[in-house]
Amino acid sequence: MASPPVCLTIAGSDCSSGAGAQADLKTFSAFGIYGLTAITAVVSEIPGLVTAWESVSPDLLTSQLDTLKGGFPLAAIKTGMLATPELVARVCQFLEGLRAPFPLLPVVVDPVMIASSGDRLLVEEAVSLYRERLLPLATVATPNLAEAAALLECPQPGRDELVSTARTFSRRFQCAVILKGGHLPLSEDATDLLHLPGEEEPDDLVWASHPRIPCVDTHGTGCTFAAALTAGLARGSSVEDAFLAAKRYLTGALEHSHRWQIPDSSVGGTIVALNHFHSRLV
Ligand code: PXL
Repeated sequence: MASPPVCLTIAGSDCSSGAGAQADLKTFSAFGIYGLTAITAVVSEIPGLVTAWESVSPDLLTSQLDTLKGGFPLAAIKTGMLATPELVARVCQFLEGLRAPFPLLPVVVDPVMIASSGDRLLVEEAVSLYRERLLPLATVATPNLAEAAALLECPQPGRDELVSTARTFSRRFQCAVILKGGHLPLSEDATDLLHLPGEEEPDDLVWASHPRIPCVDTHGTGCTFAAALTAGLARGSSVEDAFLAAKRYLTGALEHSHRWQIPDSSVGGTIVALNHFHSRLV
């Protein structure tokens, strides 16, 4: 009888399954993890087009979290779309309560704010709660450049500011940070940077870079990367090793992406989705 590690994602439901809780669950499965989902919101969407979303009530989120905590041995937790200030506050309350029994439980905070379609997935008023309560509870945060800028209240960093931005982020919020540079303009590469808290030497930064994979225009890359990172931490990997494995996994999911021709599609004829099962990892 197997007892695989258990990871919990606290995230929105993407009905098209490329992002959100569905992407997390597929990623966990690919890593041999038993995945749990506490759903914050239901998003009606396909890649590139969000048509509507609604959040669950704060009590329903807390009920999912408390029920899961009582029923499973959690090995790591990931947060994705948290939607509203009330739900962010409930997640903070839950994580604060977990700290005493599980002081070392890894928590990955993917500060989801805006979908790749450009739609807001986090109410603006919730951003200050990320700064003040949620990020200080994180083991690792995984902002893209726009999210890092919003959280630090600074202009979006360019390539030359990646190191200083990662250092500032890590110091301010007392967590490790992986700054995702995938959207750097004019870049041939998708470059990410890990900075561990308290580490000041240039040698303690870890870079991961891969040539940009052309013609893969889809959503869910951030969710998938952060879920793979969570899976690695649940399996006992260091942040650095889990980071590098997550980057390899996401690159494979992009390289082996699925595509369908849909003649009358509302987003232009071709739908592309990540392939979460491009290799057997365990
Ligand atoms: O990729 C960000 C994201 C996160 N969570 C949910 C989403 C999306 C993007 O569409 O739908 C639920």
